[in-house]
Amino acid sequence: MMQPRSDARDDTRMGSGHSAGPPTDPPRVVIKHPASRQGPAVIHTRKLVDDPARRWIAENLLVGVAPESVLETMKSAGFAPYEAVQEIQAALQSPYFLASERVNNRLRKRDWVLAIYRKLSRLHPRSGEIPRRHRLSRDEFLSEYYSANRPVIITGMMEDWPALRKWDLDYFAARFGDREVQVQMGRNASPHYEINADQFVSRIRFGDFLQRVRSAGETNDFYLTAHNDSHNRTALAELWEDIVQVPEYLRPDQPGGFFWMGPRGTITPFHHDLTNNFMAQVIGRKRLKIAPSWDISLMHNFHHCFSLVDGRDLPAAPQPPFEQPQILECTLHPGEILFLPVGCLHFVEGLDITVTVSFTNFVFDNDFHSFYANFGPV
Ligand SMILES: O=C(O)CCC(=O)C(=O)O
Repeated sequence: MMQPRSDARDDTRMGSGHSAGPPTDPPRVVIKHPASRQGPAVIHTRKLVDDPARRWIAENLLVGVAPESVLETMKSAGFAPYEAVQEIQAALQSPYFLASERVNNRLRKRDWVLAIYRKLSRLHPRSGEIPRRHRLSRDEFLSEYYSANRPVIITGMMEDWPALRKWDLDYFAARFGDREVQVQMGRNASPHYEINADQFVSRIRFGDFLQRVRSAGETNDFYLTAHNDSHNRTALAELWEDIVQVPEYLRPDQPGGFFWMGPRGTITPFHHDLTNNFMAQVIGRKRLKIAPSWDISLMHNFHHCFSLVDGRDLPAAPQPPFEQPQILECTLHPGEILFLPVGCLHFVEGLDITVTVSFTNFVFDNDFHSFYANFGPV
């Protein structure tokens, strides 16, 4: 189930028919002034229309909520009907609002283009699947997945990885137990542990971390993630000798990779990356839910790359109605590589104790972040 948004926006609306008139012809307000009250004066405590309320009015009108509905909501929230009508009228006639409406028209036009891609992509006979392809060639990977912004699981490409044979908790403890690593810790304290990842950074002996992983059972409270990479790359440097920069897809001249390790039950909430990404699974299984990038306006993306949709409650939806996001689901096993296309929203759940290595150093152009700008509220 999708969580409700904390504000009144409804980005999921398509073709709402909300149209701006020319600048000299502001939209007419069709709401009626409430009849003046008869009888003895009654003193009511009424909310004053302040700037946050004005912003709320403007945002709702801009996303196509009818002025009458805005009025009804304001009345139920305790605003005086007469003042609410005045404010809605003032908003609709304001030159600032008319300019915002023009910019909003451009946004809606772009939403329409994304909706075209959504519709066309769902015509693809296998659009509801994440295929498994054995030893996919570089050319096929580029033409069918990378350039098409479609996920795929690649099998048979990690067979020469020493990590697949060597890595387990005992090996890590014996080899690196005394190293100090950086991890995310105390994540259960906040639902926003990913948005505020900086607040959950801790240092711990790797041996103690491994002991916690062994004994914790199922928990999302701690996780060693890519966020901890700059410290752990040096702390666990020798680990990188056990992985192969798969030459079919990755640049050997710019070796890369991020190490992830956690107990059963880790959850990375729905978000999109700013790059194309490989997740190479070494230990344990991970379950993923993935929404295509062109469904972003259906995924309640409220801040930077993050979504309000709670992936735990969201069933897979390979063939949803047009106005709902397509949710593809897969389970990634050791020895498999998942291609996560840039902009696709994904939710990741550790089904076992897991170790994953992720990569962004593709042989193809992977610069999508240098022209990204929305790091705050969306
Ligand atoms: O494995 C995980 O928990 C999250 C991986 C992920 O979301 C990413 O690499 O972008």
